[in-house]
Amino acid sequence: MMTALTSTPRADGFYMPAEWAPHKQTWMLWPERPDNWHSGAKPAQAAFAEVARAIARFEPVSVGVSAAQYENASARLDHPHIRVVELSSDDAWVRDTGPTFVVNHDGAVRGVDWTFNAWGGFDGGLYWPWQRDDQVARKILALEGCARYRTEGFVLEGGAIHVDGEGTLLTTEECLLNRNRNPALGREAIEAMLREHLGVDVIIWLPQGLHNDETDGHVDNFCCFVRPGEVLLAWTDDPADPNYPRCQAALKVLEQARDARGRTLTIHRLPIPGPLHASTAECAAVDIVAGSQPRDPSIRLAGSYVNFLIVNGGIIAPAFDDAKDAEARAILAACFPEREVVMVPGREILLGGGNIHCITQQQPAGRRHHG
Ligand code: KQY
Repeated sequence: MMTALTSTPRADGFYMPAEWAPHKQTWMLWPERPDNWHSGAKPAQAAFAEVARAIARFEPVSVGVSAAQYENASARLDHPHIRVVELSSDDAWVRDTGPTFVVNHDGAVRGVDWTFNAWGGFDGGLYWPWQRDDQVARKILALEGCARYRTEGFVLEGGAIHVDGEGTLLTTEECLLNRNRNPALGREAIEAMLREHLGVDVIIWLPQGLHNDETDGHVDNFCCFVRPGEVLLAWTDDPADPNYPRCQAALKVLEQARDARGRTLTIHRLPIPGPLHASTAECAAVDIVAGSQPRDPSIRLAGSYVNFLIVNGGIIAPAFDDAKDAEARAILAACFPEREVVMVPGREILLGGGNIHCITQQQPAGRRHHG
């Protein structure tokens, strides 16, 4: 199980299922580092625990925790459907550091272990070192007994992609064509890697993600599939908002796109909250470490309701105590009439640089879990 497979998922008949396909469980990691999470990560830990409990209403949750935090996390995550496992990491973004699970038509489940470079390595990346984060996918796959494909040297984070499970992938040029991910590869070579490792055929490239997104514009904070042929797009009608040209450019691409089955896309607009900012006190309570992200109340936060997770029977979405929370809930409920929409406070997660989708990784149910 230690050795990675030398073939590719596509060659072996595997593909990435849509997020709405049934899950075995959702993975999370426990936040801890005080140079990313203010006040010694205590408010973030409370927020993560609330997300874990919300998910656990619908499906099991496994949370990876450092040895130092094992006792504390176990107490705070004490719940019959939450499992705490010791699993070291550099931070808590399992969407990006965990495996991308792939399945085949017999129900077997395997995982893709992308190379991780902390969102840009030494060219704009968010911290160093990151080798424990780069080991997270391998450790989760070993714990689950799933065979592993390793893309040694090919950098990708799970938040940079969304799929419809029917051959279509959404991503952004701002992230995947960024010189700080795979500088030696052009668009075609990157598309070939996505096709081989995720079993997709059509790649829809949005020019950019949300303004000030620390990940260089991850699509999971900006646009996602609701079902095949339907997407949700973060949206502002305000021409003065720095997100306005980004939304317009994405809309233009989506309106002209055809998916892998030849369908045009129905596009739902989801309002952007805020503008949201960290407070002076929140910024002052982040440890200062050489090379860490600047935290300043003047920096607009990349808040987005698109950063939600689909779980078995539910939607777990962030709320921001914002005037647009109610509208966002109504749009999500209309888009997912067969699921219960649960909103949990997302501000503390946003202060760390992401939201609910970024801190979770779904593991498909499959029918067996070996091979
Ligand atoms: O949003 C994400 N997918 C990760 C954000 C990392 C932020 C670290 N400060």
